[in-house]
Amino acid sequence: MTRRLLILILLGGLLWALNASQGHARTDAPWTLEQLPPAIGLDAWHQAGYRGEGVRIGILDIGFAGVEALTDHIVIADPAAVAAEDHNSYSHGTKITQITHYLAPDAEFYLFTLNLKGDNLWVGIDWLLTHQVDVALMAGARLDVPLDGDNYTTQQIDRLAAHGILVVVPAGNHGRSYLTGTFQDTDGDGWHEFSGGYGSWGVVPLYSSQFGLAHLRWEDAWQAAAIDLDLYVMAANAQRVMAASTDVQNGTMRAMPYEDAYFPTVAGQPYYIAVRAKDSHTAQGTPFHLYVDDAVLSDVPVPGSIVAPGDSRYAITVGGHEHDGRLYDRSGIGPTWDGRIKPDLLAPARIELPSGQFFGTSASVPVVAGAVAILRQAMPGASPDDIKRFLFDHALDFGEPGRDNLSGYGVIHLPLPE
Ligand SMILES: [Ca+2]
Ligand SMILES: [Ca+2]
Ligand SMILES: [Ca+2]
Repeated sequence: MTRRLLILILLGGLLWALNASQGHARTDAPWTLEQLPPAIGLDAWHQAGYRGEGVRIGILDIGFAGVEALTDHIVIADPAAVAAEDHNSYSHGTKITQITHYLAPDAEFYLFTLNLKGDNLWVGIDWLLTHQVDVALMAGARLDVPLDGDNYTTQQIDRLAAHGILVVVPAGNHGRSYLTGTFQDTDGDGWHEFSGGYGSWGVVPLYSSQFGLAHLRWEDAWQAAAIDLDLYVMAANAQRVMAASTDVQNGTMRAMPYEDAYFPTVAGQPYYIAVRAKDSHTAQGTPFHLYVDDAVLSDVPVPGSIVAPGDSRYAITVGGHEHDGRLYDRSGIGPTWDGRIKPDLLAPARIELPSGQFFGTSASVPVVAGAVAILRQAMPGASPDDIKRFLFDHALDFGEPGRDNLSGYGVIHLPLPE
């Protein structure tokens, strides 16, 4: 079996979490597209003639429905290499392109449609390399592990940086949807006891989304896990199983220390997450990580809640902030598992588009990518590291003085062009 095929098999079940939600009633004020350039200091660069001409921007996303209407300067990946039905089924990537295009209107766009599992990510990376893009962005994120820069997703993204491409990725929206624990079963019934001694952890849906997605990952060999934990989602006071993910982990090559479960949710009704070990003796003391999309497991963002590829050593990782200056309350925060400060920058996380409000760190990524494209045009001799340094040096400090794990260097802001 080729290494590549093996990796595809290993990736089965790891789905993209889109870092934007739409249609929920929120009171936070959005930025309009017109407000974005002055908000980040980009208007002066536009006026100086820097509008992205000659810059190629690559975008990896799950769907670009209707994107052709935005500009003539678009190249869409060969349908043979992507799932055409995905391209037209989702508009997440269209919104990403729209924001980036507004900030770098004369740039050329190279769009690649990822399938939901992301197992064509490496194809998309190859495609962007073939087309020699200058800037690349991906607003999707996922719980790939280990989150120390060495997981598969992040390594793929880092292939772009290795070719001199400036890459912008999200901190993700799992800041408050994350829980760490250590497996503990003192009564021997196989069920982990969460704090308070309960066998489950009650969570209430944050939004009335139709489906929830829970991910469980524990610390064991990634390709040969021997500790066998299972993930359960329960309804009605933890009495009825709504969904379960019970793959066998027995130390063989395809055993990943990972389970995920989809489940339907009802607005306002609580559901419960439970963790069980097939053999609780061997599982005792195993550290685990639990993410539940769209749910709140913590009142504040939890350290270490940035998912892949936000843990990259080379990409610019972007968290979100609100109009009133607060951190977007679901923005993932650092450090990475190996202790590096992330994210690198904050950018507006709530943008009013003609199609509706678009928010989350998915909205923040194209804001930074648009600015990066302008800098690539304006500073043709600058290396990727030079441009990153320029962005970081001029960011507006946020929160505690200096670089920090909520905001990195701070809020993106460009000085006047020379
Ligand atoms: Ca127990
Ligand atoms: Ca299992
Ligand atoms: Ca700071």
